[in-house]
Amino acid sequence: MSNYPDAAFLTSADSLTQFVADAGTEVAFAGRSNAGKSSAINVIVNRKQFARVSKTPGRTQLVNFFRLSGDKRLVDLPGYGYARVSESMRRHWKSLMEDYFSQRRSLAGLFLIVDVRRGLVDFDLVMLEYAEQLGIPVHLLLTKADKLKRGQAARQFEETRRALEGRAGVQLFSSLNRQGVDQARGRLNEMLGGHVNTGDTLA
Ligand SMILES: Nc1nc2c(ncn2[C@@H]2O[C@H](COP(=O)(O)OP(=O)(O)O)[C@@H](O)[C@H]2O)c(=O)[nH]1
Ligand SMILES: [Mg+2]
Repeated sequence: MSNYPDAAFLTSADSLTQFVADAGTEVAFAGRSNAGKSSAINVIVNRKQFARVSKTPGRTQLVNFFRLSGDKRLVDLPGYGYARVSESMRRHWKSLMEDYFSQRRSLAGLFLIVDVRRGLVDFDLVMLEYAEQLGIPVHLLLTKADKLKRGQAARQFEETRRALEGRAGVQLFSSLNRQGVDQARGRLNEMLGGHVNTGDTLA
């Protein structure tokens, strides 16, 4: 059973003109390529293959829009930091992100997906800055927590929390063993205004 029974893919956009109408409320997911963004979206929405899980990072440079419920959306932003993309793809990514963050009035919050073993990268800080300029909250998922021993993961969490200096919420997360999924859903629903139909009240 999906956590959002009405969830559906809406569209993929590679330019501003293809974005879905800027009405309602949406939360964007951003992160370095291969950080586990698609996997996190799939477990949070509780749908296998909702956002594609890729073994070839850096290929898709599209903004993917999904309806969660009514006019509440999840937006899968193109991954960044993949070494082998061309300079023209990098420029395209940058202008797409600038278009997105400067135009979207329905953007209510940002989920930042970070591999717990790697920690924050430069582009994560760029995303944090975009969000700060817009005054929207950021929640950071330290993914692949299952790859570290409990103590190591706890240390990484503490280190990241300190580095963020209160600029974003942060939690450990694993798509593999579902650690932290409820917490992530709670934060997502808060950002969306707390009125998302999660199906919980349905018989
Ligand atoms: N062990 C483990 N592997 C993960 C986790 N999340 C993602 N992966 C793997 O990491 C790779 C990249 O995941 P993907 O979701 O496509 O990353 P994206 O590029 O950020 O969308 C895939 O091989 C996933 O199976 C996790 O929580 N634990
Ligand atoms: Mg992906």
